Amino acid sequence: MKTVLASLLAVAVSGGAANAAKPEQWQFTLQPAATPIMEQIVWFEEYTFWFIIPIVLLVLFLLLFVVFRFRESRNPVPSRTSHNTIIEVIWTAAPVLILLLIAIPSFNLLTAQYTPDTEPELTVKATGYQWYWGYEYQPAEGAEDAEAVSYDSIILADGDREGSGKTDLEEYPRLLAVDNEMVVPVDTTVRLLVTGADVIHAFAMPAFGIKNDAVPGRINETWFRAEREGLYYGQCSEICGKDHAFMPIAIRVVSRDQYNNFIQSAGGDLQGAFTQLLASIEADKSKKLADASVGASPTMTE
Ligand SMILES: [Cu+2]
Repeated sequence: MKTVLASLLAVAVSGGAANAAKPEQWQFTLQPAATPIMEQIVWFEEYTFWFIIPIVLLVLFLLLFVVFRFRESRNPVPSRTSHNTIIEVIWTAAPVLILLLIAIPSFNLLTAQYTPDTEPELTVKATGYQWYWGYEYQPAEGAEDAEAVSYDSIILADGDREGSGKTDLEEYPRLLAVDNEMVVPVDTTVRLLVTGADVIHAFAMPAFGIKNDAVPGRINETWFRAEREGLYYGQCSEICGKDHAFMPIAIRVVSRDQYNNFIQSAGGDLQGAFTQLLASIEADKSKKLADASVGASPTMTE
C-alpha cells in the first residue's frame, strides 16, 4: 500500500508522462498551455464559446418557433408585415456589439503574440527543410567567438531509439520524437525566427500557442516563454511535400543550468551535449521520485 501511494504521488509530482505536451488519444480540447500566450488563447477560446452558445440556442428557438407557430394549418393567412423598426434596430445593433466584444480582446491577443513583454534573452532561428528542421542559436552575450551552435532535428527513426536512449514511447512518441530537440531554458523569453530553405513550411507548437509560416527568402518572428520544464511536441503545419507528415518539432524546456551546460558544449560536441543533458534530466527525475517517496512516508505512518 505504501509503495502504491508513494508511486502515485511520484506520478503526480513528475506530471505523468514526464511533463510532455503532445496529442493524446481522443483529445478534443487544446493541449495544456505552457506559455502565457497559450493561456490567453485558451481564455479567448472559452470567452468566444460563451457568445456562440446563446446565439445558437436563440437561432434554434426562433427556427422552431417559426416552424410551429406559422405552419399552414395554424396560420392560413400570412401577415403582409415587412418592417418593424425596433427589430431592425436590434438586429443591426446587437451583432455590432457582439463583434466589438469579440474584436477588442482578439486584437489585444494578436498584439501580445507579436510583442514580448520583456526583451528576449535568447534568439533561435528555425529553418524548415524538406523534410526536417534546423536550429541556429544566437551566440551568448560576450561569447561571440565561441563555437556556433546549429544543428538539424530529424524525426527519430525506430532503429535509433535504442542507441539514443529514447525507448519510452510515452515520452518519445512515434512520428513526433526527433533525434535532436530544440533546447531552451525555462522562464526565458525566446525570440524565434522562422524561415524556409526550399518550400513553405510552418512552425507550429500547440502548447506554446505558436504557428508561424516558414517562407523561403523571408524571416518571420515570434516569441515564447515556456513556464514549465518538459518536452513539447508540434509539427510542420504547411503541406510541404511527400514527407510533410514526418517533420515533427520537439522543444525541450530545461532549467537554466542545464541549458547553459548544454549550449557550452553543444558547439564542439553536439551528441555529447545531448547525452549529458538527458542524463541530467533523468537524474532530476529520479531525485523528484525519491523526494516524493520521502515526502509521502509521514502521511503513511499517521
Ligand atoms: Cu510540412
